[in-house]
Amino acid sequence: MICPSPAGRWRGAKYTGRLGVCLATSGPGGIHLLNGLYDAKLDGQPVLAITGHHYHDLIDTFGQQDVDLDRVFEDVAVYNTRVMGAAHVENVAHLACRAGLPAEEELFRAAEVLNAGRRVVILAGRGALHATDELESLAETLGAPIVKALLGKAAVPDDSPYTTGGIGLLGTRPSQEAMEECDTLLMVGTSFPYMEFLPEPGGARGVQIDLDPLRIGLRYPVEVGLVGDARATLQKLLPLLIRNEDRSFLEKAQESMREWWKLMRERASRPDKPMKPQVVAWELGERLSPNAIISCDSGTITTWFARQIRIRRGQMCSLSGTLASMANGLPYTIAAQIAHPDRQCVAFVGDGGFSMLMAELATEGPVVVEAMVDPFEPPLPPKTSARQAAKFAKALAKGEPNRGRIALTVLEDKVKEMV
Ligand SMILES: Cc1cc2nc3c(=O)[nH]c(=O)nc-3n(C[C@H](O)[C@H](O)[C@H](O)COP(=O)(O)OP(=O)(O)OC[C@H]3O[C@@H](n4cnc5c(N)ncnc54)[C@H](O)[C@@H]3O)c2cc1C
Ligand SMILES: Cc1ncc(C[n+]2csc(CCOP(=O)(O)OP(=O)(O)O)c2C)c(N)n1
Repeated sequence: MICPSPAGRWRGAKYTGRLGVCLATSGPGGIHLLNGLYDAKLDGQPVLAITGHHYHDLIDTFGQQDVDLDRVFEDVAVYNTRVMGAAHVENVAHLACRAGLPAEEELFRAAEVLNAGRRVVILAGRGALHATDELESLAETLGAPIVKALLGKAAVPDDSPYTTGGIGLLGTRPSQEAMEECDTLLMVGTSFPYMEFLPEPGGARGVQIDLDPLRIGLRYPVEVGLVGDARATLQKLLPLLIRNEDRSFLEKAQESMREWWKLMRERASRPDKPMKPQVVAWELGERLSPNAIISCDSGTITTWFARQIRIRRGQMCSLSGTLASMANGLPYTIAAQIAHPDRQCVAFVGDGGFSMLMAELATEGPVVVEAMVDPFEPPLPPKTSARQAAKFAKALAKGEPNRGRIALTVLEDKVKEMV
């Protein structure tokens, strides 16, 4: 059976930009691939999965490990077939690996909208990871801050003067404010899912660049959709743009970002015992090699990864973004190390996600650093509204067994920040 997903994971598609390939035996071995393949599909990575099958004359005779994997893989695969003999392999392998590339259009209309904007925000995602220089030129020309969706964390480094970092619950206050105040939104290679963090529909003019025409206007209504590769499209768009001489929007974002990093540094340098998880993330970030590859798991750990690890130019990072599966961090790291044997590869994972696939450690000579952190430190949004605070209090009161400790921790944190 051959089944690629349009989207990748198990063997490094995310860190190589090439087709990932995985191999499993029949029955339970094949079923085991499913979580990884759904992760790949949902994060838009190409994977070719090859599984085995039972002896053909024993299929459907109640034999051992006889599972109809064609049917099991039907939903996750964009192309799915049972290989019936050696000669069949060449044809179906070609079909399985083929992908289309639409041409971009309407560049002039996009430039018109962007040139008219006074407060433009760029939202960059995974599809713009290879367009760092172009994004920075764009930000410089338009005087526009770059907000990053989490899978696009490495699209521009966190020390770039143009970025306000992440967005969403795990994002930053300056990103949220930029979204609230912008008059034009340019989305580049992102399907960032939490629409409530974007401007109200109609509140800003929209332009989007995406490889997949189905993604245009999906999260925010846009006047112009440019279907094409982010980097190639930006290279064509940049010469059509006029420098925005009003720098105040970008400068305000830069000032807010200085305040934000002060707050992050403060949260990450508290001497509290038990140690705050932010301390671990910050200290790790400071010590990573310049070309490290860092893979994060799903859980509260994701918050500290998103906020406190400052990604640098040359580093790569990823997580199970859209499936948000636990236990991806360690296998991602193993895949990264296989794909890039000379680079430092780090898994930033919670004890739950780690223990799910802990046996994988036997694969590569890695080092485990265990950090015992404050279990009552809740991940909080970058700006807490009165409604969110009331709902948080209500959820705690409803039966959270550690509500007293959690409430006290939040209070202590706030007091320390004020002092
Ligand atoms: C516990 C947890 C919490 C999370 N919280 C947050 C959060 O607060 N904030 C946040 O941002 N995310 C968060 N995420 C991740 C979130 O669910 C999404 O996966 C993420 O925001 C999507 O990032 P993206 O838009 O870059 O990627 P995608 O959704 O994968 O979108 C990428 C887009 O780029 C397009 N594309 C691909 N290649 C190209 C190319 N070459 N050129 C042009 N376009 C291309 C694709 O067609 C697609 O539309 C969280 C995840 C977890 C596990
Ligand atoms: C495969 C899978 N199982 C369960 C979940 C639901 N889930 C999300 S985070 C989480 C707990 C994560 O705990 P841990 O790995 O210790 O990390 P922490 O939250 O403590 O940082 C659970 C059960 C999931 N996302 N994926």
